[in-house]
Amino acid sequence: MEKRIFLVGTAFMLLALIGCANASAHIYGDTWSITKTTQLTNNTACDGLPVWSDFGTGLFYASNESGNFDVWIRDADSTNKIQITNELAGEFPLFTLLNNLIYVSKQFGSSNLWVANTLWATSASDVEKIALTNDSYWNTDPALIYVPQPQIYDMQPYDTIDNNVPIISANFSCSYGNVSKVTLSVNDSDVTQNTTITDFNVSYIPTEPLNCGQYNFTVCVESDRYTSSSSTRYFTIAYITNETPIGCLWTSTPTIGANISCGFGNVSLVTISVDKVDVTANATVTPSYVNYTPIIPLANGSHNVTAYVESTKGISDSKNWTFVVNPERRCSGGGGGGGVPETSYAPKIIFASNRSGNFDIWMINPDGTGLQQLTSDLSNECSPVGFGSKIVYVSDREGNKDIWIMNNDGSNKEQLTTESSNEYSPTIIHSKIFYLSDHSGNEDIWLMCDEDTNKERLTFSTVDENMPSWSPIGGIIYAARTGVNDDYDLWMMNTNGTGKVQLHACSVK
Ligand SMILES: [Ca+2]
Ligand SMILES: [Ca+2]
Ligand SMILES: [Ca+2]
Ligand SMILES: [Ca+2]
Repeated sequence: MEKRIFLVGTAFMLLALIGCANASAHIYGDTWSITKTTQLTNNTACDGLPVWSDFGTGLFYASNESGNFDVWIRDADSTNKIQITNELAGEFPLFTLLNNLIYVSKQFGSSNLWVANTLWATSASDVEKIALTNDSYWNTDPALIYVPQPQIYDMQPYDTIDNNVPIISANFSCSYGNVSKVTLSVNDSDVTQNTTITDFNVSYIPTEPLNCGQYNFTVCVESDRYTSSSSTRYFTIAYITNETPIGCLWTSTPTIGANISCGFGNVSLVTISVDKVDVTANATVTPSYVNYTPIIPLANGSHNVTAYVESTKGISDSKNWTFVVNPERRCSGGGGGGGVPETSYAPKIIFASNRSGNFDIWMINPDGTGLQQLTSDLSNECSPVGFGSKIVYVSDREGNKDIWIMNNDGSNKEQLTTESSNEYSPTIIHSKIFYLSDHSGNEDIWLMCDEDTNKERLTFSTVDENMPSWSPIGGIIYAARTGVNDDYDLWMMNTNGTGKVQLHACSVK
């Protein structure tokens, strides 16, 4: 474990140097090219494990310059460094998620996963930190995966209606787990206890008629796999609609009016005023509209209209609008619309832990809630990585290490490699699964061309090759133990194994 961290640190330090030179280019290709390198840190401490911050403006890294390993961040141009952790344990950055850094804290005989909100950090003391795991076991290999959130759709009503007792409803579905909780609130007031909830729908009929006006309602759906969604819609109850005219007019004798209706009782009173003068007596009033045409042409300039409608049930609506008479100039108005929410996804952190007595894959929300165990075999499962809606991981359940894949809820486990050698350390680069194997008698990088039998060995030297990693300049970067002992050097190659070039010679003792 220690060795791996150390090696990764060394390898990634150089990756950072290369990445910096091209920070503004960000070419994500299958083949690589390089222009120059820049050294970012230059001190007697051991600096490594660089992790880009969101948007690439800063670089997290581990350094023991305070006497033990801590997470630090410095700007991408290497200025302005801040210490993020200051505990006595060793802290190492792993990856970021929306201004949060996921890092591991290693003490003698255990490791735990933490999340630090670093958005406004100016020193270690003002970084908010949450322990995702907090026990005396090894909690390790965290990776990010996105799972579908419950979907909420067909929320009704969403436009302007005249019904004071509307059915307020929404459909929902849940492809990840089962719906465990549904709530509905109208104008921020929880009305769930008066709703009717089925497997796919929630509906509510107001117990008292609603007055005319604007409303919002919010539906929240939770899944038993600790994801949730919430969606808000707006609607208006109005008796007066399609007001006319609005905007700028060519004519000074426009037809002024609106449609009227009333969904609760009947219309009992209608009035219309133009520029604060009641013109109802000269207007045409029917059960469905009110119209008034000025007898004397209106003056140039702005005019305002007020319409008022009252129902036999005592509910009323009034509306004001303005228009401008200006025959020399034309202006335009705007419009609006609604849409159906698309499937959204929530981030989860998957990791390996031996808290159950052997290593298994676990999953947790980035805020530390919703812990779930995804594997429970007596064998050791570790190194999970998200792969679309699936999780690729390592299991030794057939007596040696192999690459396996399962659904993101732990179902449908499939063995991807069956060789009697050890296959391990899966990495997803450019949407492909890379992994390591000792099949040849030493460590090599392999590519899984598909999820069946088509696998390709990418490195052929007799030394160990490992740690394949995404490169910001295209291709993949990896380490090869080309020297004696632990002397690894960094190489790059194209993702098909061609174009191997040694980047830099470094010595790790
Ligand atoms: Ca520390
Ligand atoms: Ca297990
Ligand atoms: Ca194997
Ligand atoms: Ca090799």
